[in-house]
Amino acid sequence: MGQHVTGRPSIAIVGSGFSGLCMAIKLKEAGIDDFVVLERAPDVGGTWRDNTYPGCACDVPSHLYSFSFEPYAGWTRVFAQQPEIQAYVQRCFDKYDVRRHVVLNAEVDGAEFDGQGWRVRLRDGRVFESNVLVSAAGALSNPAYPNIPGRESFKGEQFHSSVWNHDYDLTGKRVAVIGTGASTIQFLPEIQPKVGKLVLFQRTPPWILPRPDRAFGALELEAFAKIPGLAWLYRQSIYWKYECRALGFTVHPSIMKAAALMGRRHIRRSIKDPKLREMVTPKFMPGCKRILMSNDYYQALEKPNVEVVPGAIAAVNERAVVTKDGQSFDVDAIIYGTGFAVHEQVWPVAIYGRNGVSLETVWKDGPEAYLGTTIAGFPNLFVLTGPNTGLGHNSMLYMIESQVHYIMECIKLMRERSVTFVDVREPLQKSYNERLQNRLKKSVWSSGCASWYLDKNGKNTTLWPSFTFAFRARTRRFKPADYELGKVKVRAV
Ligand code: N01
Repeated sequence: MGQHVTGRPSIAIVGSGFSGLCMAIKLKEAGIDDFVVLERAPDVGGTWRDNTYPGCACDVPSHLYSFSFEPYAGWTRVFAQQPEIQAYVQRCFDKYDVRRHVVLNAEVDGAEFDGQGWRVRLRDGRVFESNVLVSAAGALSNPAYPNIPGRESFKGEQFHSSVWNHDYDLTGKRVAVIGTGASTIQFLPEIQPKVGKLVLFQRTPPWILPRPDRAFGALELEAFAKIPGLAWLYRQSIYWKYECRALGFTVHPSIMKAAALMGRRHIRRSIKDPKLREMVTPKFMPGCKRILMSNDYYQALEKPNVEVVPGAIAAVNERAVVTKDGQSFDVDAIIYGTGFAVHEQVWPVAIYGRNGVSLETVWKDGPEAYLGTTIAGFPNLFVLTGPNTGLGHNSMLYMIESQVHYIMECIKLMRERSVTFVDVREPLQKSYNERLQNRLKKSVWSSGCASWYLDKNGKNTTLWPSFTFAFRARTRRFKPADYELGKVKVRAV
């Protein structure tokens, strides 16, 4: 075991992205100061620190994709770009004085529950002890590289969209792009004008709708800053507009046919070539995979230096990408827009709960938690953006704030009643998840496409199958009866 470097701070948070930051702010607001935030990177911020690819931006409007308790009147666009979001995160760290709680370059390797709390081991051997452990490591934090034979043998430059190599100059190069998800449709139009040749390997074309983005005018910015309540009203209007989409995703998937009409019209308006139109037209129901938004992706595909190659890739060799149907494309660089290792839900480390049982064993049939937050047999462990808390239709920050509120209710109860541990009752967790899975079976995500929402067994372990306000209602109160509570034993004298 490594060196023991701290006493017993009551709470350890793993990750300093939006969810870790929110947890830390709410602890501070409650007057709780004895916590650490363990961050593996040399700077704070999560996915918005890491993803710096050209054109990186959020697809939820910024007035909604920000903390409800920390509105920002100065967002320059409807959909903020990565630098503006990362700057917002950094400002929050300073304003709420969270930075001094953060331990940078602290990569967690494993954690064990020792009967009272957690021993958290770092890769470099350090050990942190805490009563409560909060995973804020996020689901979209580890890049997924495709399992294509020969990938390592490629002699040119290759990198993943989330670890963009800005030192590599793409000007005039022959570039292969693999994947057609949210990341690719943002960076492809940015790099297309400068590369010599771009070959896009498309396995499954996504549904893409127009992106209603624009810069806010000076008058609007002034109004947001000066008229009390205006930014709040605007936020509410977007929230409810986005919330209505849950109807199509979860209640009446047939509504999604309207999105298909819009998507086809977007293709017709953006692309002239009938062959290319056909090639990029999705064959699955909109919403089954994330619906994307772009005003320039389709146009970029029609440029003379771009070739769209549908179908599967067979191999990569020293200088080329080879398709299953035998075509070979010589390239100087490969960019992987192939998404994230989503199903490493907590973080890719060994976690041992009560009686030394590992989370890997408990989750062998897929991740499962109560309210996406607590896991039976893993007392005092809370998972932010945990199983089935993801969204296809609204802002994740709303879900994060709901979860953090729930955890705070629990922590306050533990402190007030000298509770040493809380462990969610397994039958409750089981019945909760059965209901969730039954709902998910009727949702658009079960309409027959393959997506990262589903695990290897085809089970949807990522998305919340309802309105976000329903999740907020469920997490408003921490009910002690839902948990086994451990109490401090006072010895009789
Ligand atoms: O990744 P993805 P992403 N051979 O998983 C393909 C969030 N996000 O980084 O569809 C060939 O969506 C794969 O093909 P297929 C957002 O939640 C948000 O783009 O499986 N292709 C797919 O096309 C998003 O959903 C924002 O057939 C292979 C692509 O790679 C999530 O992050 C921006 C392959 C992966 O798409 C992930 O988005 C960016 C292979 N072997 C990201 N393996 C915004 O807010 C995989 N693919 C705007």
